[in-house]
Amino acid sequence: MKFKIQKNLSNIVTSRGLALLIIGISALTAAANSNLILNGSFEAGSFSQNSIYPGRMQLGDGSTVISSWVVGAPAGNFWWMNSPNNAADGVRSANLDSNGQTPTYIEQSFATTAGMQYLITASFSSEGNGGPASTGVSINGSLLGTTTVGAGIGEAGDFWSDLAWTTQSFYFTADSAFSTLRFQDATPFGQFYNPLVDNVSVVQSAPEQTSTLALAGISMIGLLSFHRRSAK
Ligand SMILES: [Ca+2]
Repeated sequence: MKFKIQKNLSNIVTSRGLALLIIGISALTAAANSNLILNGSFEAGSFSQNSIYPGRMQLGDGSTVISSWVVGAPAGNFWWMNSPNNAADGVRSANLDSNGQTPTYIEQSFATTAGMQYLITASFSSEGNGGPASTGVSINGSLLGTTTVGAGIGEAGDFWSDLAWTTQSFYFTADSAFSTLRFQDATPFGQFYNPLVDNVSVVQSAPEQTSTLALAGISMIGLLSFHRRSAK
């Protein structure tokens, strides 16, 4: 009987120890997970007001005016949006305006470690709160997913200053020393709603996440073992 109690106490200590270890690893993970994307909010660069359309600047195919990003607009338009259009973060965002032609995009390359998992997070909106407006998110040309925003009813009030933003996340596992993240207009042909992107981040999410989950699993086994023994 005495031996049994000691074993149960041992299980409690082990579970608490693992729980503390998990908390510690989570804290380390948060500290290590800095944003790998530069100028993820599209705030930096030399903005010049368009003479016809207020609060936006048109950038051509291959433009690097937005710091750290490359624009692809082989046929349609790319608009760098500024106040009074409201951004998800800061005052500027990216507007992919393909005009039903070759899809407009914006992309950035960054260093990755093969085999590591990364979490992409970005905010999306639809021009004038119209829609649905779709954005394809890809890494090295492989589509990770497509996000669609906008209710299709258009703007009820002020056309630009209250854009609705939705935050979405995507995971990928790197297979090379550099990865290129691309946001590309994926709105079906025949629909002309422009998707907007802002507040982009990429953080490494593994192996810390895997370790934490594994330890949580071990901890759960410990707790189950304790409860099983207590029930006897
Ligand atoms: Ca921004």
